[in-house]
Amino acid sequence: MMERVYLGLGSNLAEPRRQLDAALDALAQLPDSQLVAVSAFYASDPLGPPEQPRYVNAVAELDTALAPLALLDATQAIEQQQGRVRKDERWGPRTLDIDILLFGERLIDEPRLQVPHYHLQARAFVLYPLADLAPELHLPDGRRLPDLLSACPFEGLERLVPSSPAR
Ligand code: A4P
Ligand code: MG
Repeated sequence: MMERVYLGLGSNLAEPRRQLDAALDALAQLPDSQLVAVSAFYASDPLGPPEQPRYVNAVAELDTALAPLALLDATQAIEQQQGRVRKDERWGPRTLDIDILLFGERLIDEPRLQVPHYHLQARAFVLYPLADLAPELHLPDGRRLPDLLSACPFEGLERLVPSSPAR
């Protein structure tokens, strides 16, 4: 059975858009899965140590027949691959982060995986791209995306102009 998954992508490498493009290419090739849609890309102020460069964030919509932990293995393999290829010491170790935000209607609480992702509701750089794809979405606990958005200002976010006509 295919389930609809939302993935949060973030990068603060020197060329984070390329990082996200490469991640999306890799996601499009996952077995038993189909990349359905991708949000706009957003530049965002870093959450965490302020001396980090700004991030680029996006959300991807994926239909998959993979089990949640198999998908996590796959997204972590993509992170590792791109970390190795693109690592730049100046920007520290985080070159690509893929978070499983939502997995169908599931509530998952395992040592390696908690879904919905724990800070989903508080992060503008997650909620606004998610709203590009599914403005009327509700979470498994019944909370509605429009309500979460109205409690989360569009602060420190900048919607980026697409770098190619395809996206
Ligand atoms: N894990 C548990 N649940 C999940 C899930 N739903 N999706 C576990 C993905 N992984 C999940 O992740 C640590 C462990 O979380 C994994 O081994 C997995 O088993 P990680 O990617 O190694 O570490 P991390 O991402 O640095 O840690 P964490 O706490 O997830 O950080 P965040 O919350 O992802 O924050 N500012 C802006 N503007 N934009 C960003 O994207 N990202 C971060 C990272 C900080 N500041 C940011 C951004
Ligand atoms: Mg993470």
